[in-house]
Amino acid sequence: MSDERSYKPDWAPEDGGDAFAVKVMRGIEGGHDGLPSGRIEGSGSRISKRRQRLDTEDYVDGVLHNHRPILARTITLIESNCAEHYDQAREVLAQLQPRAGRSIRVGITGVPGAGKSTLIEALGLHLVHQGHKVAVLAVDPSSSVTGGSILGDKTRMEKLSQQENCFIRPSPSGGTLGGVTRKSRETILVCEAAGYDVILIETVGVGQSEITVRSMVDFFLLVMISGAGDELQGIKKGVIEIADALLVNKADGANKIKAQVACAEYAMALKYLTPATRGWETRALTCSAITGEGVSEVWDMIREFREITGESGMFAQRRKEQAMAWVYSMIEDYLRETFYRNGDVRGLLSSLEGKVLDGSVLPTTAAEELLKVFYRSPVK
Ligand SMILES: Nc1nc2c(ncn2[C@@H]2O[C@H](COP(=O)(O)OP(=O)(O)OP(=O)(O)O)[C@@H](O)[C@H]2O)c(=O)[nH]1
Ligand SMILES: [Mg+2]
Repeated sequence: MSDERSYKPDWAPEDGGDAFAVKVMRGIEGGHDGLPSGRIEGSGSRISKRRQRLDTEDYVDGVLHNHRPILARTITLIESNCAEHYDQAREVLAQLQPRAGRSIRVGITGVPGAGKSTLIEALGLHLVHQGHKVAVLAVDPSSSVTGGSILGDKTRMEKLSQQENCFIRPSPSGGTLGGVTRKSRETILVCEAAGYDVILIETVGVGQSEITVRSMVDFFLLVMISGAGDELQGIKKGVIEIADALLVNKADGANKIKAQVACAEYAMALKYLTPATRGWETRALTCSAITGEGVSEVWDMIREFREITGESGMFAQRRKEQAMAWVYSMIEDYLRETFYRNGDVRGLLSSLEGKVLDGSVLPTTAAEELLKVFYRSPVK
């Protein structure tokens, strides 16, 4: 191919040459955001018929006008692992930041199959009909392992995804949980700047992910289903303690009574736990995401929460604390990454590993040696 060079992705290294394993093949004309290539219409924004590179102003302008293809591309820019995109992503975010923050951020967790996506579809439609603009995001720590995405099943939100005032973004795939969540936090800001006033974040209940999502939302909802036997069995107390409400879903048909009994048991158990949010008593309620019964009550509760915590100052205080926690987690991510990428550390680590394993070097000594090498290393 004579013009092969021009078909390389823009993140391919300059000196990648033929040996560089990635190249873009000619395929169907079209953009990855589902739009025909080169035909991005500017809905009030100044984005023209350009498809290729957008400059910072294009991104910012597109997001502020809620130009959905540009919004999607901005999130893709933020999610990019390519060093070349970092600076532009940071610049775009810095310009959008003053317009972000005006939303309620709701985290929704629960075991696989509890009905989170179905609930988001029902709740999202309810909100859109009330005039809200809803963004749905996913945090999926397992996606780096399975290569999948919990919102891959967009069919569960078929009606919602067709709504003008709704934007659904599946989980960024790949990367550590830390990387995924850094991007999720930034994605929240971008959606807010685009005017979405309710952000719903789905995460699957696998331990660490709930804690991480709790640290980026205002209201945290735990979706549960009634099972046989002791209702509290198998549900980690720790997750209940960070929830602002427990929602027993699938309260319909033959399951309705069982769900109500389970809900009453949870309500009793909650009396003995410290609420997740000061000034707000964690509630237990039932709903059916399929019939829609109880869904509007979920929203009424979230509104009440917003009002109460807004008046008490708790809402603003939590957001401030979350901003600082974000700073610390970014620093930790950065330090960890720099440490393990360091050539001297890597060399020593591989030689020390065997010695720690066979017991000839103490773990403490190994750790000290590695840190010493890191601090002395000229390349950071
Ligand atoms: N009867 C009944 N079924 C429901 C209800 N909500 C969800 N389901 C069903 O439960 C199954 C799982 O629903 P999802 O919404 O995909 O559950 P999820 O929690 O998002 O699952 P993951 O994303 O895989 O963790 C689907 O077959 C739904 O139709 C409900 O309120 N009542
Ligand atoms: Mg789901």
